[in-house]
Amino acid sequence: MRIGIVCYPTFGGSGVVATELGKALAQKGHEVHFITYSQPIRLDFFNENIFYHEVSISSYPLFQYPPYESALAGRMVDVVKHANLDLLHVHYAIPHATSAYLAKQILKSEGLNIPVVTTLHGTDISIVGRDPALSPVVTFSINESDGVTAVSRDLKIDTESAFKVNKDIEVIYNFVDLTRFYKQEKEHFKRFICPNNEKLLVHASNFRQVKRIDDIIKAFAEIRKQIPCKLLMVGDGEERQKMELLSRDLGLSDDIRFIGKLEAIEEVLSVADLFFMPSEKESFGLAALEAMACEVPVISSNTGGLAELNIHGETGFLSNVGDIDDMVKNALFILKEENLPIFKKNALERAKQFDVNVIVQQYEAYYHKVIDGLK
Ligand code: GMT
Repeated sequence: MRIGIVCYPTFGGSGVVATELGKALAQKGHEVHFITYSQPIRLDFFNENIFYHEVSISSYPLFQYPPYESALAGRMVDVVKHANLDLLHVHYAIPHATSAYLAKQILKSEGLNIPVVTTLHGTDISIVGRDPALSPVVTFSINESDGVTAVSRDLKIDTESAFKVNKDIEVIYNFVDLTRFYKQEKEHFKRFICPNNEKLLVHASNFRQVKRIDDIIKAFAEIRKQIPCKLLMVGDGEERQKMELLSRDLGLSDDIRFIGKLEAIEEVLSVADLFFMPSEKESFGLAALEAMACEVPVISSNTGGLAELNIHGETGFLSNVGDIDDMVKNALFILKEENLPIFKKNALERAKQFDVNVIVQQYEAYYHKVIDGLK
């Protein structure tokens, strides 16, 4: 197949899933065309089946807001025609599904019928899409897609209850490449961060409010009173500075390290004992899955699709959003010497169920279903 992939080429989960999906499809012999405003972050190598088409936007002085949606639609039209695409797969509804609709209509006027699949990732539905200014556009664009997928059952249900959707939404979970995310031998690294064999707790995200990072720091302050431990904060975003100040105010600066964005996150996960994801909303929790693949149990909130990934009492624990006491209690239970190896093993076994090879097949089957449905 010749597939066009549209996504945010940044550190966000939707861009990571889209890029990894494209790479896996290319590996299987499909021709994959990325259409984005800059080179996707995990696409920094040559592959004969992967093509990259940049969307450039006019900076004409009249535009206070450059017309990105139109530029993207125009680029989609161009790539569909010249690369002879069989299907467009857009990740994150806003504005990608809307631009895809426009591209589809333009192509239709020229006698071409391009199937469009939209994947809903989370905040496009749970936060951004709820804006009354965007909601009718999101609803329309979902309904005009030829196929719609959601990254969890919870996100599917949430979409159906919040928007007047008349499309059947297919659930296709996030996935992990187990040849990249596995527990590597990095003990020298662990000794450097935890010189006295402290337990290592990790969080990785884009440091937005929705991640409730202050809950992690407050929980860590309590856990640290009971057992020697360190906290590594991976990533960057709007909340980072505030969280560094909070750590300082709580007298934790020596034990919490903010290391910023890290491409080789699996190296840190390889030496971690616990991963924190106390989010306010989380449609799936890709970062938690990557941690589990590296044998790291997860302390998470029970919001969104997290319960579809993290099995309470087996691979970690789930708490109500903001219930820091419960998270502390659960973390201390997992970190007991007799419990930790069991949780680690369970985390890996669970992660195997989301192996890229399994999930990519589901996308391929879904593409065929959508294409056949249009014939
Ligand atoms: O919140 C993020 O980390 C970024 C965001 C995105 O859309 O880029 O992630 C969402 O999509 C990921 C991939 O499908 C999911 O694993 C995340 O759970 C989801 N984030 C939220 O729902 C907050």
